[in-house]
Amino acid sequence: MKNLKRVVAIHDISGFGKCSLTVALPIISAAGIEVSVLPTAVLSTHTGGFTNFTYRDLTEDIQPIAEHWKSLEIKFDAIYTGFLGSFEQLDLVSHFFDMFKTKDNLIMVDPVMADNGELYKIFSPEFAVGMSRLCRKADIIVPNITEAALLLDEPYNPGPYNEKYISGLLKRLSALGPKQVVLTGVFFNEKELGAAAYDSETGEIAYSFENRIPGYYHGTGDVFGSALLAAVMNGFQLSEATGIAVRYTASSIRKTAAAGTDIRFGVNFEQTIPEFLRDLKIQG
Ligand code: PXL
Repeated sequence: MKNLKRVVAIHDISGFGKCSLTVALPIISAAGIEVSVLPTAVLSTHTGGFTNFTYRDLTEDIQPIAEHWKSLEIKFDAIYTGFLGSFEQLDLVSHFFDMFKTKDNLIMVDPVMADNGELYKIFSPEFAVGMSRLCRKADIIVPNITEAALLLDEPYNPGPYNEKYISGLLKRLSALGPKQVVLTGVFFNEKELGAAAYDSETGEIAYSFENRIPGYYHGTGDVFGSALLAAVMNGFQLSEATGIAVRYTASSIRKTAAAGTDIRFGVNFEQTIPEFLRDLKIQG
């Protein structure tokens, strides 16, 4: 038995609505990877479509937690960040990278801040500038198309896209710093939706699509990011890992759509775990 790989997930906990840590923990753990968590805030629900949610900010705890871990000489094979609630948290997480980056580990930043052409209501436009700065320190970033436009300070293009536009976006995003970029929400026609993966070392761009399921389901970016990281940590190349994450996310959405669940409640990633593990070749 090999030693477990260890990931630290730095996201909020939204108590209801299946996103961020309540998604990252089970998915990455199911894939045989140990997960430590650094919660950035505790909310009653996520902020997408619910009103009157509670929000307990944990900014003050981030640095003491990091220092305690450092004193214990804890090491991480990957650092995975998602929803960060403020400028201060961006700075603290940037400092966390400086404290825990090694020559062999991986930093994956999901620049959670926008979708469908709009910044989430709680963020100001300047937040995108701060997030862009954080992305410079990442090895992999996982923006959707709206986030990509914000990171590059370019106008949002609602699509459909073509290969020329997508490859331009990927290369400009990689020029910010990350060697690898996985862009979600890519579509060349109305029937299919998926992701594009770019590795600047090989120059390869790989696309992965599934049939589009109508409706906007919440938390899918976190399901995708968690599955992608789990696949990379299990030794898959970025292009293969992207395919695995696209299939898992689409399948989870399909189950949710078939059940007619409220789109704010998150997707059925739980009952799709066996399929995901088969795709990862972990389960027969
Ligand atoms: O799924 C991204 C996400 C994570 N955490 C919180 C959110 C969102 C998206 O809206 O509100 C609190």
